[in-house]
Amino acid sequence: MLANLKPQAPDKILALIGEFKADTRQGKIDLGVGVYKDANGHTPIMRAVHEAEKRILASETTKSYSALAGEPDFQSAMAGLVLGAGHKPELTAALATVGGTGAIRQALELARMANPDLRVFVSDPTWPNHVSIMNFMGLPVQHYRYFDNDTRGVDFEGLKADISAAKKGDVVLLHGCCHNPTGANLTLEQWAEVADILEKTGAMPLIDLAYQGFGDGLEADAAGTRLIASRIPEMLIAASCSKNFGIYRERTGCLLAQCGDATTRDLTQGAMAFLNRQTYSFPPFHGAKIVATVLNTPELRADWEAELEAVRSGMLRLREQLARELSSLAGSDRFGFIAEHRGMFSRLGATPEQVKRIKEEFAIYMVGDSRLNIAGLNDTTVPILARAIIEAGV
Ligand code: PLP
Ligand code: TYF
Repeated sequence: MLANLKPQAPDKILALIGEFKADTRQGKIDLGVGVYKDANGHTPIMRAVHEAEKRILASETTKSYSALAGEPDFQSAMAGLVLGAGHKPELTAALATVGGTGAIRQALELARMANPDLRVFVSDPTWPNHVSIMNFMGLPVQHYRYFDNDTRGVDFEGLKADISAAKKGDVVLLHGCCHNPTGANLTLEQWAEVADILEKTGAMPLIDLAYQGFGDGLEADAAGTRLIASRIPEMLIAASCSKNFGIYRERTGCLLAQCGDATTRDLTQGAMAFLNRQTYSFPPFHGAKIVATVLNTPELRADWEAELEAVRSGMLRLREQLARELSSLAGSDRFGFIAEHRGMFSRLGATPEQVKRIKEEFAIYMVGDSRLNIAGLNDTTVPILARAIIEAGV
């Protein structure tokens, strides 16, 4: 029977990791997979995370099963982190999931349980796993325009026109901040216009929030999500703790559902717990406990926020350095968009041939769509990348 299986195309981002490892050239630079790295190319364990783990280890007395939807301390800490002071606990259902990816999957399953004819609107481009998960689930996918190849900013007129075609019973997937793969994001005024359209169409927003704290700060990065939450009664949020807590392999995420009334909230909470049970039963515990401990312990939270802020400002400084370097080499401002983008990524707008040339001639690895991970750079490699970009004719 298993011989009937078809070969699956590899994940292009993950395949780059292997290709980079196999490259024996000195001075090779990895700007591929979206993992934060310090100036030495190391992905550190955050101080507060380490301290929380020590405390958990010292105090925990059992490894028995926990709760199907996750522990209440994790759920409420995550709802607070994402939704802030406007959070309405009596209307919000929460589910601990296997990473942000698990939250996205459960969100789509939940929406389809509520509407078997569900269609999902996604940005063009988006994180490739969004589309592959939807295809695998057999969900119809509608792409909305997002990236303007000329300005390397958001094609907002295109976005508005395309999401206006969504209807009640559809889901519109939006990146809460730090758009992956482009780095181009909506302004708060644009979020308000998106809310107008969602209000008019009745489509339900699903916000993928995988990089809160990596763009303009913890609060600013949640501002679009919170604006939508204040305007649209029903919404889903898939939050990942992988990047902002640096706990990628612990697989920690949270699905939040804001509901129109308390009865619907209870119904939704029950359906979400059911979905965990059907998929993997209890969600992972350890990462969620780390997150809850950090967020609920004032001194750990303050230290986490400080370290996250250093990570964020370090990436922003590298962006600005790269934009400056390119502007002096190009003798123009055409790479100014790199300093405007936010988060780990920027889409350069290079052709696949140029990306290939940069890899083959300069041993610099970025994703084929010319997405580069800013955190893969340091002060020494920024000028090397800038020269390669210019020499490749981008
Ligand atoms: N959404 C986006 C846009 C991402 O880039 C990622 C990154 O990995 C995720 C969701 C899921 O993250 P994870 O499942 O590792 O928490
Ligand atoms: O886009 C990225 O690079 C991150 C990490 O299958 C990632 O989101 C990439 C591919 C994948 C899972 C995570």
